[in-house]
Amino acid sequence: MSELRGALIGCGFFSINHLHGWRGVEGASIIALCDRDAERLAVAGDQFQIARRYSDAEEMLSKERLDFVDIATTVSSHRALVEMAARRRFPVICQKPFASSMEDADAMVNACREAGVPLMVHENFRWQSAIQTVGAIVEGGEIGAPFWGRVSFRSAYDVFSGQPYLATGERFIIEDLGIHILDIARFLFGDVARVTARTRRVNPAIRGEDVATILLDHENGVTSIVDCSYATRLAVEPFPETLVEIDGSEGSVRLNQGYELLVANKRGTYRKDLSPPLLPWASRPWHNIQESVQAIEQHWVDCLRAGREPATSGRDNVKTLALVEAAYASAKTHGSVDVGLQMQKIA
Ligand code: NAD
Ligand code: 89Y
Repeated sequence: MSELRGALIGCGFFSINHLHGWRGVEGASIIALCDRDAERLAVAGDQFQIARRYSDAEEMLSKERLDFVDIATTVSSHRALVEMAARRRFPVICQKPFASSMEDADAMVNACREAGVPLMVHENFRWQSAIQTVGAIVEGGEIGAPFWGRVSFRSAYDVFSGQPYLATGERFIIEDLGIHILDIARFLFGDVARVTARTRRVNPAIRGEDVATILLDHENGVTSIVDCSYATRLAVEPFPETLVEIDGSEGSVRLNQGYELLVANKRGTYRKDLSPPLLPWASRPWHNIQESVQAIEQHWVDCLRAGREPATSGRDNVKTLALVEAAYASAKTHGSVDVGLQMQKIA
């Protein structure tokens, strides 16, 4: 089978992980690059030896023969670029956060549906191997029916030097990082009916909130807590590990710092090291995110070839985005928010 031909739009900080990931994926490669910034375009093009380079996305999409487009720009450009790809009937991957409003997300989902092309949001955290293992344990019934969970990300890692835009937006941790943690909660416990959230800004040098505590009432009766902080200095810095606690009717699972898995049930207890592989191109501590980038890209190729909807399709990701919107609404009003009301905005 011939390799799928992809084009990448956005050659900034995170795109280097996309490009390394694509090299490790079977069945696809990136044959053209686009960035409005000439220097970034040149750096990425030279590093990955991709000669076909464009400063204008429309020009690239009109000239190149492509099987898909991978968008690794920040959120403000997502809608225009996804709609541009849909107009040309190119299957499209879009980085998170997919959109800054439910209306924009809905417009992109509809544009791709009407064009008959697949759309996947690059929501990679659930693709981390440790998170996939926890999901498989729950799915396999090892702890019975989950009734309570906690998905936690607490750190003081300086994310602002690599991604300066994170310090200047009105919204920060829920939209940037909490979105992944909320998506993991959906992956492990199912869709959510109500959200109650509290936020704080501790770091005076940034504009948005850097601490969020979110209570989720899942549709199936599970209660979970999603908590995130970039203001938490710990003895051993855990960035970028997501920690998980799940209690079920027949046992419990813990994913502790250092990728330690602990499972307890009536048969006994076991412990496993779930340290992610250090891919040849990866660098600590980002390696668990980096392996998940390659994993989600492989998933995209497999789905595209099989005609299957990706796990984090645009349609699916709208439900994660609704949790982000609900969390901000709850933090603002100090009330609890019906997720259905967020979804009604696009019904
Ligand atoms: P960045 O600002 O470093 O890079 C974005 C690049 O896109 C810039 O070089 C910019 O010139 C280019 N660009 C923007 N609009 C364009 C357009 N219309 N046409 C061509 N080029 C355009 O941003 P980044 O830190 O690389 O982040 C990109 C996205 O990746 C963000 O949405 C961020 O949230 C996300 N991200 C995801 C993860 C993850 O684990 N999934 C981790 C970090 C960042
Ligand atoms: O942008 C964020 C993401 O998606 O993962 C970690 C991050 O880079 C900083 O919070």
